[in-house]
Amino acid sequence: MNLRDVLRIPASEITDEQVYLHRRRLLAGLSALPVLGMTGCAEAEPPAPPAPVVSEAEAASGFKTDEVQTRYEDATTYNNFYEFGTAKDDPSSAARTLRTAPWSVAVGGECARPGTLSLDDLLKGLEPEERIYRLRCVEGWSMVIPWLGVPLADVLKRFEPNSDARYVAFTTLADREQMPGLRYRSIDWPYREGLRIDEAMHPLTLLATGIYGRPLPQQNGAPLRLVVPWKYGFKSIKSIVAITFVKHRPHCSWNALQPSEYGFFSNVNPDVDHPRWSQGSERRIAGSGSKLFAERIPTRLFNGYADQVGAMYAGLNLRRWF
Ligand SMILES: Nc1nc2c(c(=O)[nH]1)N[C@H]1C(S)=C(S)[C@@H](COP(=O)(O)O)O[C@H]1N2
Ligand SMILES: [Mo]
Repeated sequence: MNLRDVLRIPASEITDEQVYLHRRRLLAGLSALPVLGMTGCAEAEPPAPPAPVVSEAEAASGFKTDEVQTRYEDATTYNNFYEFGTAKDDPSSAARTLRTAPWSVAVGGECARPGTLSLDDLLKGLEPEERIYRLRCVEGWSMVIPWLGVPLADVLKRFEPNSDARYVAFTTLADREQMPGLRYRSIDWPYREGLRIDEAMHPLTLLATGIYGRPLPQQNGAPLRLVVPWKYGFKSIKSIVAITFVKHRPHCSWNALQPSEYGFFSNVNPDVDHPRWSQGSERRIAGSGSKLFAERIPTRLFNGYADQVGAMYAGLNLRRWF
């Protein structure tokens, strides 16, 4: 199946002007009723783009960066993985209890070939590629990390998503025995995230199995995590056990926790501040710079990947759909 087909709106959904006007009159009448106001519902589904817009070659310009890389010891000791505690140095010690093998992933929902596969079967025949990406956390720090992984699209295509697969939902393992952080209801466990189908199929979107040429350490989301470099780090969900094709925008943990602060899209954007802090700059944790007092650099639209991903959001009001 090709992505164009996935995204194309069926002819049956095209509304001619008469139908449109009739509906408008109907809705105008309804909204006068106190209980049936349209607030909320009308906001729930942002417009999707007409078709995919980036070629593999165009996207490839974002696969590597020459920027100074974060040291391995910093990328593996300064982590966010709330299943193992909320302090930055919690996961590197507490996640040692995470058993990453055997591991299986349940793939299902709107697709022709659902199934639960071992990690080996899920990735069979796919060669891990190196991608050197910027990672920008919504908290205002960033890293440059060499990942090993496969394009998410290459994995998703095997399950033959159908035309109702408009979004992809991801779920992290939630096992109280292995994950001490689950005692705290900081998040409505399991940790969940989601992407629009075109974002999931974008060549920059990676399913990572390694980091710095080695297998992923537990604290970085072993054995399988998402990496979406143009979005705030919390979209890059760790230790994935389920991938589901869905018709409607899925539950996303941070968005559900505080929708006014964490949007569904969560595209990195220096012009849309977090309600409690500026997103205009970031502390770049790279090279020998100290973790706490790393150099502050300007944040870039879509984390510097605007050339590769900007067209997916053409015409979208990024302030409203943050
Ligand atoms: N399951 C799960 N995935 C998660 C998180 C988490 O707490 N739980 N934290 C997110 C956040 S906020 C960030 S910034 C990145 C951090 O990835 P890193 O620790 O590998 O740098 O992971 C994201 N993925
Ligand atoms: Mo983050």
